[in-house]
Amino acid sequence: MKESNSRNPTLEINFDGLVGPSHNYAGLSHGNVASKANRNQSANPREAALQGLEKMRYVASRGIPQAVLPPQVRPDLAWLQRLGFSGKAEAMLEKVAKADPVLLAAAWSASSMWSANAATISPSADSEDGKVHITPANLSSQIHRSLESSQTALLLKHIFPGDLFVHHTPLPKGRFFGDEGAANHIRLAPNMDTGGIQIFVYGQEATVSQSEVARRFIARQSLEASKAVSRLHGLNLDRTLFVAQNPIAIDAGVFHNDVISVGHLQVLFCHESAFQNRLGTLRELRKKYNTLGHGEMSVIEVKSPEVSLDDAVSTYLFNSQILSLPEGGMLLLAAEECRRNKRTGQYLENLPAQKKGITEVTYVDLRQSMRNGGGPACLRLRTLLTAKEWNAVPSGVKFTDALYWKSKTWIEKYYRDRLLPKDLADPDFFREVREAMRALDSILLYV
Ligand code: SUG
Repeated sequence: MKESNSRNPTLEINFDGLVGPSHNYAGLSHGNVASKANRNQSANPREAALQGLEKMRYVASRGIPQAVLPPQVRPDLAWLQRLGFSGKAEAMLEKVAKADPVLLAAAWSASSMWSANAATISPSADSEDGKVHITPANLSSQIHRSLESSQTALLLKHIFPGDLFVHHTPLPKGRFFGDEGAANHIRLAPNMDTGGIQIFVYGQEATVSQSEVARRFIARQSLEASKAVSRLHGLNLDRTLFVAQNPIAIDAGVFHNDVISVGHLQVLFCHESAFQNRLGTLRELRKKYNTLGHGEMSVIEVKSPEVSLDDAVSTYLFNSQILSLPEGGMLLLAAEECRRNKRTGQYLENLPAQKKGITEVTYVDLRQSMRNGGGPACLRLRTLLTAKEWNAVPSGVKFTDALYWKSKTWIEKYYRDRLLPKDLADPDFFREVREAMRALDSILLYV
């Protein structure tokens, strides 16, 4: 384990997924309350992409480095071919629509926008060999998401090139090693430059059969997967924690841990229902954190009478981003839904006064993504990179004012403002998206 120094300081950089042109509400995600509730509603991909872009612009405007991940190529025709469909693309899509609309929606899914699920990334300060370790998530638990891992792995190799980064293969697919990436991973540390505590939150132990654990919704992340990632990343076990999610929370719609807790530096912001063994987890965490030797961590635990589990899920309060501000202090960037809800709105209004690390609260409108169960933190893959590592990232994906305007013009030119799941079989739509993705190649340069 190494520490960075003043000549090579560590930065936190969020890589947001640019929302793809096929954003729609097909209701594919089991256990995701919003996705199911909005099934077959009309989506507005243009608005979705612009909302995501405005979030990036806001973060960058506060002096926080920001980067962009392109949407994946959709529809995934190779996947459909593996399932026995053939012919020219347009004709094939028509056949798929007739055979099984779920397969059509899966092949078209824009779900890579939720880049918190793209991978787990461990900073070089935590790993044995002093390198950044990256494991793309296999996203085994949902059919449409399981398509992402191969393109993600390739993309991340381009974005993080060279000797400073170690790329691991996604874990074997299937329930046993279900891995949903950084959405189930928290890292706490006293400052950006030192080693930290890595917390892997899992929903199931795959060796225990699901039939023995009566549940409404399946758990997506397995302990076995989390352990494999920690081994691959060469993490120090004294500074690693595996924590079971509370099954009650999973059944209330907390399909990823980042719907109920978020950590940043020394701050852990969570609901009291987040973890199965609440007291034991916090005790163990404090103990491990204290070994870092820079004082106490700051736990902001929200109790049910303040904000109920259902309100937490419907507003995505804990899916807020916590960001260090260059001028000092921390900003909590919450979904607009949090302000509209009386309980969460009130809670957040009083949060800075608690003086537990968060000094400012701001809201962003991400309604299009929220209606598919994706809030501010779902849309970003968080990385901690030293200046040297950040320099190795292609400049074409670094968010600038010029990239903002080019992306905005591109979205406004190519994206529809209304899309229903049945439109995914429309040959005109296929051609529009193909053209849009070709045009994007000269905007987001990373190869
Ligand atoms: O995997 N929704 C995503 C939302 C992911 C949110 N990510 C985090 N919590 N980090 C999911 O359930 C909806 C797709 C649809 O219904 O078409 C969807 O995939």
